[in-house]
Amino acid sequence: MIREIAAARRALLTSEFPMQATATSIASDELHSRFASAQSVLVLTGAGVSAESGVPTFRGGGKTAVWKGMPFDVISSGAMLERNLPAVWEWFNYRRGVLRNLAPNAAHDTIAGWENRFERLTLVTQNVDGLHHLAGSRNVIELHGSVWRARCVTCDARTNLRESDHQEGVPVCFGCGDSMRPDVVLFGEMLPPGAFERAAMEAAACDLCFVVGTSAVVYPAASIPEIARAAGAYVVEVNPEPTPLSRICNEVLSGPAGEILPLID
Ligand code: BV8
Ligand code: ZN
Repeated sequence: MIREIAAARRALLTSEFPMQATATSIASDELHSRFASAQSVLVLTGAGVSAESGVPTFRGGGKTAVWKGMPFDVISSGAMLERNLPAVWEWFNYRRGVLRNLAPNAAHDTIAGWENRFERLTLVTQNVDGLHHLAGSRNVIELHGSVWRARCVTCDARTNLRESDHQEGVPVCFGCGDSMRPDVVLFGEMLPPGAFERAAMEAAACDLCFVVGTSAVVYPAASIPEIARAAGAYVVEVNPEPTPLSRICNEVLSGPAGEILPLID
């Protein structure tokens, strides 16, 4: 019965628009068959995949997250780090405090489960919250780093902040004694060496690409689904809102990722 309703809905949509399905319908027959036959899947996630875990998004509802009067892309910028490292640490120490009590949601769990379902699944995340790892995802490319790591500004040594009890101020490098910085890619900074290149290579080789919970405004991350589409992959967006990427997607599943992803089979 659900398939007949979904087919009737599809008949109403003209072909030049990506297929729309709501959270109540299941994926289209096309997605169902591609999901069954895919050998290589790429998932790109953004802050929306963590929304149902209680992690505030950056741009949801048309507003920009603000910290002490500064838009987040100002406090989270390379320029601010150069100017005022303690202020940047205050922002990241606060965020780790919030994240420490939050858990992965059904979207993270479903994506982690897909690793055992497909021959190859690459998860490319823009998120720095570490929730995909907590959910059990292993093949993860963290394009923007992680709030749970600090990196020495001098000797590049790294430390795991999930295991340390660092709460306040600027951590000091255990190796050389200099200051450490969040091991996170700030605005205006280069991505970790090789991260984007690896993600782009996987995007060019995948059969099926999911774009989950991103406003698709930050580059170069937002170009990953474009690479997948250009290489012939079937691209599916999962988001309650349309984004600049919606029009290049083959299918748009409109709704919260925690409800939609577990429904895809
Ligand atoms: C770079 C870590 C090369 C920090 C982040 C001037 C100088 C230099 C560069 C630039 C410049 N002008 C523009 C640029 C490029 C810039 C950029 O793209 N800017 C944009 C804003 C225009 N990019 C860079 O700077 C990148 N580096 O280009 O290097 C270079 C270097 C020097 C000089 C020239 C070039 C580095 C970008 C990385 C920045 N760091 N994060 C931190 O977290 O504090 S990016 C930040 O935005 C987060 O990581 C976040 O993940 C990312 C993207 O946001 P989204 O994840 O999409 O989140 P958002 O809130 O926007 O959207 C949430 C979505 O979820 C919404 O669509 C909503 O509808 C949906 N949603 C809500 N609930 C749900 C849901 N979906 C599903 N289910 C739900 N329940
Ligand atoms: Zn050091």
